[in-house]
Amino acid sequence: MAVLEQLTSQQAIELENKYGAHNYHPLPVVLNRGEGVYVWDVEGKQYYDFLSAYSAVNQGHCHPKIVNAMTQQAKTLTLTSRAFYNDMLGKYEKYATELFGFDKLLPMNTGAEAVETALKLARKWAYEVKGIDENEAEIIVCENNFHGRTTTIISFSNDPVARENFGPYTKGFIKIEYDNLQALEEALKNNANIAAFLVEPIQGEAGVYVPSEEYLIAAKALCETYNVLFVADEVQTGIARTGRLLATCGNCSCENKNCSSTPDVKPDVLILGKALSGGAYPVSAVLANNDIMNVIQPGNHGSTFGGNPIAAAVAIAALEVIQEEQLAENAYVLGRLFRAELNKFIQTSNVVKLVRGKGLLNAIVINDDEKSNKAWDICLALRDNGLLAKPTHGNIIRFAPPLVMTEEQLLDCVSIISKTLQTFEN
Ligand code: IF1
Repeated sequence: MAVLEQLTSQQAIELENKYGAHNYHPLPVVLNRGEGVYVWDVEGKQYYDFLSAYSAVNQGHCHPKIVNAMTQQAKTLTLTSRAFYNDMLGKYEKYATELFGFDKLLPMNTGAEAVETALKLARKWAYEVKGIDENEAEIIVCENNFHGRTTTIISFSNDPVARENFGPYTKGFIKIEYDNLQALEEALKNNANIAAFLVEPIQGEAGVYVPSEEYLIAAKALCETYNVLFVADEVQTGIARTGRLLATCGNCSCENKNCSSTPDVKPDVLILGKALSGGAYPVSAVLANNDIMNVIQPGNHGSTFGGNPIAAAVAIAALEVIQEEQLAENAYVLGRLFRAELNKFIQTSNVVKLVRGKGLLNAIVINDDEKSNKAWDICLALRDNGLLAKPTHGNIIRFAPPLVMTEEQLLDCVSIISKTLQTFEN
């Protein structure tokens, strides 16, 4: 089969099934083109993308400015490794640290790598600055977290599918209930060995679980009291997705006037990924101030591709698009509209229990147990009606379209979703 031969959906699925490891169970749709809020399958059918590659494509598919930055840089210089300097990395580091309000940035590629980086940073800080005895540092994490797929990260997951039979596991993690300040304080007091508290501002994989309004602020205050690093994993919530540049949004210089409605939390360590590149390229980063980041010295950490010139050029363009097109603001406004419209539907529905979320990171909970196929069947029907979304935990459907959507398009999507759900009412 020639590489350029156009496959049918069926052929493409069969190839993946036969030659690919079965580590995913994709919705049966085969895409080969994307533009803005739309993607097309190989048969030419158009869909609204309501997953955005798990919030990586916030700026919309194939954003011309990002693609242009990427192709220009690809023609000029792709990779030097960090054995030598390149002329793009410093520019990007300056731009991103100023935008997010930190002294320094450590560039990596994937979200999981950035989380690993933050964990190593927190441990080294704990030994060298806080003064914890060697190998005694512990990091507090939350139940139902999702931070990636590496051996250490899955060591503190409580999802059996992600975790089982991958042991032995990495030690040094304490798990507490999410959105429970008392549990956090219990874990912090009487334990002088805590290095950090790692938390998602909204738990994405858990089903878009938004914590109570004061949770992050109070958790940060507790961390300060006990001299523990507050580490925010904004891989999924960051870069305008939740209606602000960051879901924590401490000291950031975004111009979203709605920001003032929610108090700021400034993490000690900020983890970014996904939309940092607009989904064009794997780009992730850890940001922190000098008092923390300076514990990392030459040879302590790195990556062949981290901080490469393409990644730097793409990330600058992707962040500029967020600001130029005021995508945080748009996510805020459209998110409110989306939940308001779906709530109208839910009032008389017995298929959908509730809609929750922030900005354009939302989910509906299907009125059925986790083992039923209903959410999957709804996603198949949504696909047939021209909108792509994916269930999580069996009975939850996540809705996270690109943030470049217009109000008219959003209302069109609400109509597709409502009409589809209608056919599941009994
Ligand atoms: C998969 C979910 C989303 C993340 C947070 C780190 C990472 C992720 C908060 C790791 C990644 C992904 C990866 C994807 C499924 C997915 C996901 F369903 F699991 F919850 F986004 F909604 N921190 N999230 O959400 O980033 O190494 O993947 O770049 O297929 O595993 P990564």
